Amino acid sequence: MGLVENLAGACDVRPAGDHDQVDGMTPSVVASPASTEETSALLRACSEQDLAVVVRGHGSKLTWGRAPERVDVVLDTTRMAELVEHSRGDLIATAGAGMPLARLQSLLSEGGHQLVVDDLALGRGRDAGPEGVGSTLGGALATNMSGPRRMWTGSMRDLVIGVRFVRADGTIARAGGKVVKNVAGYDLSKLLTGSYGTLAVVTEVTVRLHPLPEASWSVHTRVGAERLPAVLAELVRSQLAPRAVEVVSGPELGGDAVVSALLEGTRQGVEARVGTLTALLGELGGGPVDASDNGDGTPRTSAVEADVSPVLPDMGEAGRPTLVRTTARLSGIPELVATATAHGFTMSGSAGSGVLYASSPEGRGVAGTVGAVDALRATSVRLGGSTVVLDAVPEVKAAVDSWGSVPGLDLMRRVKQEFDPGRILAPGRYVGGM
Ligand SMILES: Cc1cc2nc3c(=O)[nH]c(=O)nc-3n(C[C@H](O)[C@H](O)[C@@H](O)COP(=O)(O)OP(=O)(O)OC[C@H]3O[C@@H](n4cnc5c(N)ncnc54)[C@H](O)[C@@H]3O)c2cc1C
Repeated sequence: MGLVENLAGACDVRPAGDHDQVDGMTPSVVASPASTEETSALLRACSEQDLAVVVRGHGSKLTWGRAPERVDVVLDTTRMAELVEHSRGDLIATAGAGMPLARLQSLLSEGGHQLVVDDLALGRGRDAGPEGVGSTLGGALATNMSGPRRMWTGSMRDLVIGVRFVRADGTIARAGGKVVKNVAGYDLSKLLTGSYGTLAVVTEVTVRLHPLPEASWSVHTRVGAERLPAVLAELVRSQLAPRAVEVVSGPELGGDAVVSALLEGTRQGVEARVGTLTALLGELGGGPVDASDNGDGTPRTSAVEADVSPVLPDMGEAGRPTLVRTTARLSGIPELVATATAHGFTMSGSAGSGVLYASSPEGRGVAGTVGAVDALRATSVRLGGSTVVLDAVPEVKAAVDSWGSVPGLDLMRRVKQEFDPGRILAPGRYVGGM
């Protein structure tokens, strides 16, 4: 009996094709459970037969982390895409893990709410169409995605309140609560956030929401390297309370950086603050300052406008760059930016939370890329942060230390052993070969 027939009792299963590859490996089948219960039946069968399972939403970040050692089954979450609950009074929502973030935002906006997660993978992913590309809710959770507005609300880990998930052996469990004030001792929702699908399959996510602002404006200016420290320091501590302070730099900008701030709130208040900030940036940066009304769409960031975002480029044309997440304490950001651009990286990220993304073009040569990553890592570690290689072509992945030095590895190994003793969930993708 083939694997399709073997697993067909659990859920919808079809043979896999080349376009279902995970980092160069072709699985045998793609299984698409439509519910937590079907996910449970599938995982029980996979566990009993020692079949390796890789979870996939829209696949926009499927190659992040190390390549798994083996993959038999791709577990596609996109049939679990319903909005289960939008509790307007409590400012929370529960949705299936396969819900596209873009669709979730549009549903939430009908109630005047938003999930404050910037979809860094917008425009990437498997299916074309306005709602089919970009992250799913589960994918954003699994990678703890965060963008410019991390400065305001934190990352996905700070916004998740509860999850429903299925363990590798098929056991269904729930963690966290549905109300913000619910306090759990050991928060499994936060543990699963950022675990890259290696601990359990999350099927439903409850998140904390924020009201949509009445007005949203972005203010941008181009700043020379020598003025960047003063501009960022002033912006981050500003009484104007920006919700994001973003910095973008790269070879295209010839050593300069584009700095942008996001101001949101009541229309009258925001317009006054835009005026003050425009004047302030003009004095500090010395160049022209642009202010634009974001309307009621997703806030435009300088990265999008300058078209140099490391995370956003069309992968078809740009190839598969080496994508790195690098962090530093806030005062170290100008030096981190200078080091990255000196080593040929294009970078953008939140100068207000210290988390930036950098990319090095494909075709640069493995040795040069590895040297650049090592230099960036040394600087970020000295500045109180870390550098992780999220994505790269297989030859670069084989040559770099993706995760860097990770404290608490023994504890993480014990957690993996507890959740997935048979190592069937994306084995090898995570730190320390977990
Ligand atoms: C100045 C500064 C300000 C920050 N502000 C915020 C903030 O406001 N809100 C916020 O949520 N975070 C903030 N961070 C980021 C965070 O504290 C860590 O520095 C970040 O590197 C971990 O990333 P992550 O939480 O996005 O996890 P992910 O990138 O999703 O990492 C996945 C998992 O991998 C592990 N991991 C990956 N790489 C490493 C590594 N090199 N070392 C140890 N473990 C690793 C982690 O356990 C994590 O669970 C800030 C960091 C800095 C330096």
